[in-house]
Amino acid sequence: MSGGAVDPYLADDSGMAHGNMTMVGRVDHSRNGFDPTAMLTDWETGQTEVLTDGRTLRTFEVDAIDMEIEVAPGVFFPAWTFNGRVPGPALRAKEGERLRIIFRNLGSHPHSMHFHGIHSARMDGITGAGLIGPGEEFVYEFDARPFGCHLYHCHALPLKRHMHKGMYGLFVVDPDPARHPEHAAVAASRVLGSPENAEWQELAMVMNGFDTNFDGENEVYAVNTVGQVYMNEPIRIDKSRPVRIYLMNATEFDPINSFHLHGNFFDYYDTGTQLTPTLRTVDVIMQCQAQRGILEFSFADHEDGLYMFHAHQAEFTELGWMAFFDVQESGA
Ligand SMILES: [Cu+2]
Repeated sequence: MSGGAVDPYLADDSGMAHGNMTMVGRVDHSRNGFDPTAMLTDWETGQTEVLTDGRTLRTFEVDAIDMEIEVAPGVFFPAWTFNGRVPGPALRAKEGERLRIIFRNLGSHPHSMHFHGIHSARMDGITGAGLIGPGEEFVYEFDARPFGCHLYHCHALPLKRHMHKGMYGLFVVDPDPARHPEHAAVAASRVLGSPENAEWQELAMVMNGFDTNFDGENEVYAVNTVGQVYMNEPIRIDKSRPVRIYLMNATEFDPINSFHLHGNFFDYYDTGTQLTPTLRTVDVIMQCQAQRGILEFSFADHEDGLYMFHAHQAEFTELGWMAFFDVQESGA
């Protein structure tokens, strides 16, 4: 039903009012090779081994790959990807671990992985420090710190082009509860796979946009790449369990993106580097490019239903950044 002939922004042949500014049709996730719904909970934890000093070494393997992706029904974009997906894999580690990232450039341009975190200059992912040409390999190594909700992205020039092509991803460092005795319970709840963490519904979200006609402005806006995907496929929420979103803004060309939740308020941990909220009881936050944070909220006392969330810039919502939580009783 999508087809290349249909203008996805204006046309509507589904019987709804013409011109209500919604996209028509569905993106073929299998052709893309990634599914935005699966991406919400798809954390890449790599391979671990114990070093002689007792510390954990966590190893990730990441390849840069050129790939055409469908970002809205019938709208294709020539992306540069990490591991064949946009955003790249959501890397997750624990505070204090040693991290090793084996990066191979299988693409057609020079690329790198520049991590937002604490590391040495020679591991920075810039020219002379891990920026590699096609066919080359580089191994980044550093400690997982500070804990928080971070990101990595390609730092090849022009940066505007390399980031916008899709070369970014979440880099989450879970706090080590032993290092934070004053907030050990909160820290434990953030450690992926812990009993305290199992109660939470954690979601990985990257706000992004795509300039599909290369005029320096975005034609499609989304969370996790595919415009309006969570309108078509609302995110199922068990209302008895709290929700935690790891949110990052990778949008190029627009100075600010934002997140607004309907019918509810949330606590916000700016950059995720604290264990107490930086903002309490808010319903909108904004992020410039590379800003990120953790949102926590609950629908426990709400009626079941579809609760919207979206950027609070009307242009972004109309071009794809609009979504639903489908809140239901557990087991419903
Ligand atoms: Cu690049």
